[in-house]
Amino acid sequence: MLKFYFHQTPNPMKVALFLEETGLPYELVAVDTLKGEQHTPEYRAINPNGKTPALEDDGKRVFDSTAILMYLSEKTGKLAGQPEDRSEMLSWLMFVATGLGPYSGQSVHFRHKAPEKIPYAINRYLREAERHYEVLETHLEGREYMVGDSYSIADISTWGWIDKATVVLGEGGLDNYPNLKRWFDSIDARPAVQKARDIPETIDFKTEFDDVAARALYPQNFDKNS
Ligand SMILES: N[C@@H](CCC(=O)N[C@@H](CS)C(=O)NCC(=O)O)C(=O)O
Repeated sequence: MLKFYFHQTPNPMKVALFLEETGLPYELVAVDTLKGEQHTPEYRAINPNGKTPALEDDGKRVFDSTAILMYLSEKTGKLAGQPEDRSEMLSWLMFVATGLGPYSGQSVHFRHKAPEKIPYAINRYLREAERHYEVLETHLEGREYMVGDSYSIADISTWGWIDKATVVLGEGGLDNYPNLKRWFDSIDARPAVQKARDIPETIDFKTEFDDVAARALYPQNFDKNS
């Protein structure tokens, strides 16, 4: 059976949504990143990058949410999009993996988490996140789905981050992005989304952002030997 290494954060949530959409049986393994469980040698053997999500399938490991979505859609033939849309599929998956995701993550970090408020960094990452939202807004004009005419892993991947719009951009969230909002609302209404959102409810993840959590998530702020 698939083993799915999970935390309640955007990249693992994409994989949770794929699994709930397809009904593939899986065993959930919680990785409490605020406790530093992503850094254990056992977990690094599955994901050498020390992040969530990761997957084990019959002795094989797959790490990185985009790799996992591609792996599972190729393995099952589900939510893979049409062969003639492959170029679009790859392009949008990489747009999320290398652009929307990282810039959104850094925007959240500098707005909400960084120990110092650095206006240059806050502005840089917010504006880049907004620029990616604008690209999506234009792309989704008159479109129901990210790629082609069907729901696919491109929608799942994009949903994972757009779900955090208010944390990334501020209270207004998707107010300035009507096409993106229409698309998001239609994806977010899918029954599998609620099932994916229910997964963390069954797990007692650490929520306290104390010294242990800060060292686990932002080790660069601490002396390597302290
Ligand atoms: N490119 C990776 C990024 C994974 C990632 O950044 N995961 C976050 C949760 S969304 C994480 O595990 N953070 C814990 C940490 O940074 O120690 C992917 O798409 O899976």
